[in-house]
Amino acid sequence: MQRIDLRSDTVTTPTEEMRRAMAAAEVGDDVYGEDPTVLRLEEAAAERMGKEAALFVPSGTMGNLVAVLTHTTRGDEILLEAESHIYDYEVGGLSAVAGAVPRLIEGRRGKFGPDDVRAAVRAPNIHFPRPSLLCIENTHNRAGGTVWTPEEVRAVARAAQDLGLRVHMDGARIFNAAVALGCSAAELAAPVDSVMFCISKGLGAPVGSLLCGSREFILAARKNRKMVGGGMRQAGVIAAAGLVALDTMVERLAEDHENARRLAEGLSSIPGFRVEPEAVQTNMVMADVTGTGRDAPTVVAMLADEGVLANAMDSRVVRFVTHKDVSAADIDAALAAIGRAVATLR
Ligand code: TLP
Repeated sequence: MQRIDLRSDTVTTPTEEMRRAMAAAEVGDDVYGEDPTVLRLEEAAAERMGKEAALFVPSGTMGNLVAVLTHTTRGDEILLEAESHIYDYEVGGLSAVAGAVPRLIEGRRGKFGPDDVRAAVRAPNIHFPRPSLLCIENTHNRAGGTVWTPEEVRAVARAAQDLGLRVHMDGARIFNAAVALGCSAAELAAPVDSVMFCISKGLGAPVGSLLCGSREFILAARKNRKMVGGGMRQAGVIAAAGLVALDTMVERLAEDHENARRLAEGLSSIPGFRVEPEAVQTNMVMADVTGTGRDAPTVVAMLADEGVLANAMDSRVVRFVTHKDVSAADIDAALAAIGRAVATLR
C-alpha cells in the first residue's frame, strides 16, 4: 500500500543536493565560532530576514525559547495568541525555563490587531508582572497555516513597541507566508525585534532553525543557547543543508500551497468532512470531521489503515500538511484513499 505522509512538513527528507553539500561541508568547532559553514548559514539567514545577525539552533522550539530568555527576565509577562505554538506546543518552556508569565490574546485565525495588544497590556501597577514581550506566529499553525501580511505585522508591532514591549515572530514557516503573499520574508520580519524560522519544515533540511535579530540581541542569545545546551560543534554538516534549502527550496513552496488547495477542494466533497476554503492559505488543511460521526483520532486511525497519515488537532479537527515529498498525484491518491475509508462508515 502506498503511504502518503501528510502529518507535517517536518517529515520531509533532505534532497540529493543537500546530502552532497552535507558530505562535503567545511567544518570547525562552532562553540569557538570556527565553523565556516555555520557562519555562512547565519549570514545568509540574517540577510534573508533583513536583520544584522543570526544564530543557528537545533530546533524551532529552542529558537523560540532562546528568544524568550533573551528578551525577558524571570517574572516578566509575555503576550501570546491563545493557540500559539510557543504557548501550546513547547512543553511550557516559556514558564518552566524562562520564568515568564503568559497572557493570552484570543485571535481570529491566529491573528489579532493593535487594539487587542493595547487591551492586553495593563498600566503599570505594583501587583502586575512587567509586560515585556509580544509573540506572533506567521504562518499560524493551529489556525491552519494562516498568514499575517506585512501591514498586519507592522500594526501590532508598533502598538506593542509604543508600550515598551519587544516583539518576537515565530516564523517557523515564514517563507510559506512570504511565498503566499508574494513578498519577501524580510518585509514580514522588518517590524519585529527578532524572528525565528525553520529550515527543517517545508524547506526540507534535516535539522535546524535560525534566530535572527540585532547584533547585540544575537550576542546575548548565543550565551542563552549555550546555557540550554544548544552549543553545537561541527554543526556545518547540518548547516550545509540549510544553505541549499535557502537557495533551492523557497520558491517551490508555491507547489505545496497549490496541493493544499487541491486537497481542500477534494476533502470538501467527501461526506462528513468540512473545510473552510478561506482558511487554506498555505500548506495546511484543517478538516472538521464531526460529520463522519467519529472523532478526529478515530478518523486519523482509519485513514492510516488506508495509508494516509494525518494528525488529529483535537477531537474534531484533522490536520493535513503538504510538502515537497507529496506530489499532486499523491494528493489525488490520498483523496481516493480517504474516500474509501469514509465509505466504510455508511
Ligand atoms: N510544529 C510541529 C509540531 O510541533 C506541532 C508541526 O508538526 O507543525 N513554531 C511553529 C509555528 C511550529 O509549527 C513548530 C513545529 C515549532 C515552532 C517548533 O519547531 P521544532 O519542531 O523544530 O522544535
